[in-house]
Amino acid sequence: MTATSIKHAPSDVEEVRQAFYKDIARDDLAALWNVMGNFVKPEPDGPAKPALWNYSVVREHLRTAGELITAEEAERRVLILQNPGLPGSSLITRSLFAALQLVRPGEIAPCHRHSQNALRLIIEGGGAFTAVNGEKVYMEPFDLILTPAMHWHDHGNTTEQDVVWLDGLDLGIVQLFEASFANHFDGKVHPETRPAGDGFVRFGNHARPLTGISDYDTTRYGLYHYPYKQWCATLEQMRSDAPDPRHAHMIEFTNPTDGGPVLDTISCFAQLVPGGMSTKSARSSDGMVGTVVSGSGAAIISGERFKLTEKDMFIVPSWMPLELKAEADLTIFWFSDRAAQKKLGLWRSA
Ligand code: GTQ
Ligand code: FE2
Repeated sequence: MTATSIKHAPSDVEEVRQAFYKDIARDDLAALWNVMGNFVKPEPDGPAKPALWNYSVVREHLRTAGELITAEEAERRVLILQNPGLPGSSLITRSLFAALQLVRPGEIAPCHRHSQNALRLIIEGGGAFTAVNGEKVYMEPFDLILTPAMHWHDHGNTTEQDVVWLDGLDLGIVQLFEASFANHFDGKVHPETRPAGDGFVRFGNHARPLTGISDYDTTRYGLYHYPYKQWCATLEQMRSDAPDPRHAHMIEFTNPTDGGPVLDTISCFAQLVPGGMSTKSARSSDGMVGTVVSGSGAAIISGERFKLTEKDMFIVPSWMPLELKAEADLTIFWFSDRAAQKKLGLWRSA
């Protein structure tokens, strides 16, 4: 017989309950009524905090890292933007990772592949490349480059200047599911399989090939490169529209094989807020990582004001209201786990 079956005076109840919790813990049990609120919440209120990383501050630390370790030695020379509300997690939200990677002239970051989906937004430098399954994608500032799950990738910089980009990965999602697999390529770089830019020509021209190279998974991926020159032109064209009060002018990057999000777990967006405009408060259940591509202004996240200058990166956690104030025309690149949330029927906005 356990202690709980004995009758007690009401004053003893709390003591008996505590004894009960200790008792059941020894048998790997826990009482739901003590923890239900940790999970079943009326609305999101996670530990991630709003935060901003000023680019010139991060750039200075990245420069130091560039002197301390080579890209090859580090495998990836990357400084993580760790959410101040998630210490020790290496994450910017519970689901996503964001970081800045530096590749110096002459360096390579060796070839590997993994279950995690990745995107890069080029921040500084041009003419370096990421090879995706052996196809080089040459980068210019603010190009978006994808390395979907299990695609081989290596990076190289044969230019005279440093290249820096923002990495976005679904590390938290893959960790949650304990579904991580990875391999190193046998050899530092993948042999060239296709000419540079091949996928952009085949998949980036409003058509997708139905015949041809068999190692293309033509039903899933093929376009790894979304040049700034193109997406910027789309937003410029939209400038003549009446701006949406909450989102001003906004686009979602799409996978040309199905019109869906660019990666299975991650959605990417770009936004133009004309100078002088203040957006009305908006929120969504996907925590969003923003990068200021150009312009200046402020982001008000749950009432907290963050000054925005070029190349700054910031996080708007799940369900926190966001208002943007554009001083000069403000262009922002965003990524979030919306793709995953929509597939799971979780995504909401207001
Ligand atoms: O460049 O392959 O920031 O695998 C984290 C993991 C970059 C990469 C990161 C990675 C990479
Ligand atoms: Fe990688």
